[in-house]
Amino acid sequence: MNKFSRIGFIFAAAGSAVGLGNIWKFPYITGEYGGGAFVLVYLLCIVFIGLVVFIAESYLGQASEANVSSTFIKMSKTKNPNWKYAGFMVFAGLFILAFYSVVLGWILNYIIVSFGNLPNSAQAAGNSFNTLISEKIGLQILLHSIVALITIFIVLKGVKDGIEKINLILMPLLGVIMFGLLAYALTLDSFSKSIEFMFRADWSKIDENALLAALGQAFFTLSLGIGTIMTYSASLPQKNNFVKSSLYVAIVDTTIAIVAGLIIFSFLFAAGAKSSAGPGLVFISLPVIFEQWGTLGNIIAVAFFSALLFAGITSAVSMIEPVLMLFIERFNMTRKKAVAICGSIFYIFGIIALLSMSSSYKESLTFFGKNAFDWMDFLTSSISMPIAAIITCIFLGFFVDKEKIKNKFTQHVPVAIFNIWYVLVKYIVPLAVTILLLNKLGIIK
Ligand code: VAL
Repeated sequence: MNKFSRIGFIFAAAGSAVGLGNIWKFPYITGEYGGGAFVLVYLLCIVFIGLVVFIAESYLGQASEANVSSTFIKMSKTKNPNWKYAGFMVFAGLFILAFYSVVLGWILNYIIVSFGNLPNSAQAAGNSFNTLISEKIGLQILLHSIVALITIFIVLKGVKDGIEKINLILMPLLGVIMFGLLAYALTLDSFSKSIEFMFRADWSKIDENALLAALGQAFFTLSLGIGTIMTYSASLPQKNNFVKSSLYVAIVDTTIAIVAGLIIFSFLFAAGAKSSAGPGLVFISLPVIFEQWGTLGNIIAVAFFSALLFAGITSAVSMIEPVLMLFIERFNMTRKKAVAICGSIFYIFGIIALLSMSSSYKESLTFFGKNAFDWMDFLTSSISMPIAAIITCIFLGFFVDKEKIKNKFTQHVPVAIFNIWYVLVKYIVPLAVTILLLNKLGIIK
């Protein structure tokens, strides 16, 4: 198997982590839950839960050098073949990719729109976004097809020539654009208000829903519970320090989320707009603000949506790769055949997702009050990602030889760090995530 270079791995894993979750989801969820206190809870979730699971996945991948299914069998004390079923978690990635590709299609549309006339009122912006998602089915299918083809083209080339290369190009570009946008936001008077909003805690807004949202976001943003980190780590050279690499990725991911939040809230507050606009925040509120800035606004809009696209593409490839590896290694498929199958699955489900929001098909594609798009998001981010994380932690804590894990950790970090991580992974994280999950499902109050 072609291995990543060390830097290639960090770029690829950071490229996977940094995505729509950081620049689209994080700011609007933070806005909905009132800012500061939510950010703090989110940071705690990243450090004590997200990073712990990230290191767990990284360890498993690097130690086994195999696809997710085989990893579980190979690493279990008894080599029990039934552990292969844990490999099912990778399919969640395909379903996320289905609706993710649709959103990337909208972003592509906004890059094109940003070259011309942007909407000049909140109402006009709302109308054009709503028309896009409810009426323009053909356009959305076209955009979704372009994104799907780009994703397929990259993964066809494999880990080293496809994924590593694209990340080495797009991640620095993303960094430059984000830095430029931050520099511009710094010149606005509203920047200090944005800092205050993101860092002054209003605890009254924190309830169990906020806790769950923060936890879900921590999983989503670090690409956990879909086998991505395990799969990428399987291509991490043995001598590399997986704990340090995990830490770097978590730091990059968190920094980009916070910077994206600061930029977006500065823009919103500069125009006196609301911070709690929900998922439409970047598609409705921002274009109106950019419009008020004239040609500079057009340039900023193109830069902003391009950053979103770049971040999203590097995440998209990371969601399909675990399934490809599984098909290639376990079913002896060629990469081409695996890509054709996985590509078709996410492409078709993407179309179902976009149709479920259109005025013509909404009704037939809405089940128990949620449309297909929302179901895909809910079942993956809120259900299967946490369950996969619980399984991974319990597996490591109870079914893998502790000495074996300890040996690998202590090649890179002091034993004290291993001990803390081990207690977290074995008891604290699975317990905390289970309680939150059962609470969300209404099974416990
Ligand atoms: N982690 C990415 C994101 O935040 C994907 C892979 C879910 O968008």
